Amino acid sequence: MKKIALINDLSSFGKCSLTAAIPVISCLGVQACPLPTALLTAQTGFPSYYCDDYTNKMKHFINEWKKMNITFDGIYSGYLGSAAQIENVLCFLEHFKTEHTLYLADPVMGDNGHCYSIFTEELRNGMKELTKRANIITPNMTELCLLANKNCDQLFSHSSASKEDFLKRIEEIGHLLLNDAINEQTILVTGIVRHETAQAYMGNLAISKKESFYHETVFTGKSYSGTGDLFASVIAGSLVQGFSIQDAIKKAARFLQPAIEEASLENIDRNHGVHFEKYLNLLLQ
Ligand code: PXL
Repeated sequence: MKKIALINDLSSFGKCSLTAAIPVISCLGVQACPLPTALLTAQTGFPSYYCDDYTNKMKHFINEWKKMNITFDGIYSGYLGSAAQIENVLCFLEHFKTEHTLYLADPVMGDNGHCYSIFTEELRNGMKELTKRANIITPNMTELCLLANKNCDQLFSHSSASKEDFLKRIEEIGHLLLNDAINEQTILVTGIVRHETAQAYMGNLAISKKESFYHETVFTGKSYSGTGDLFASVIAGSLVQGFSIQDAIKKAARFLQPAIEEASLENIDRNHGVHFEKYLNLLLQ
């Protein structure tokens, strides 16, 4: 059975990070192998939470898994709370990433033009080191701009421009990052919200040196905790299973769209995340 190492935190509430990744990867028929970076009573968007940091325990997973001669088909790193954790991920990659391993780096740093509380310049530089080494990265527009040192207000202000113009601007920033990548890379910009007169759309744009692919669905929801993690998990699992990036994106959108819409109709607080559990069956098709 194919295996993916999931380097992420375990947050009891928020339906993000490992609580999102493990069920999705399992439904896609891939073994989920978690390397927890921290335990949290709830994700950090809640007004109060307790965090037990696992930075110093991450090396035991590397040492023990080495002793077991484990190999991975995929490695997926997500939310990382500090530059020290990023150092540990770099060490993990040195031991476990081969030319046959698909490495997906999700540079979790912010959303909707705002940085998360963990953000520091050191974290940004660390994320740049991880994303350079990845085969696929899944930034949202805010994170894309942070990685490229661009002002994201300018990009967001074009969300009502023509579709072609808006996507071209995102693509240009993507190409700047592709030049820094060590491996052949796809930049998958997630959660692109585009406004037309009477309708909003949510889309994802895959940018590689050869080509770009854009896919969108009607957007009736709002922004929720964990949707980026659910999306990246579908992409990682599907690519490891040999699906094309285009099919992986369509599968992720088909799964997330109803989950977001239902949470929104029920007025669920954004911190609690979406009703993805009810739609996991859509990943089996
Ligand atoms: O979904 C990203 C994420 C993951 N893990 C934790 C978070 C967040 C976003 O805020 O706080 C702990």
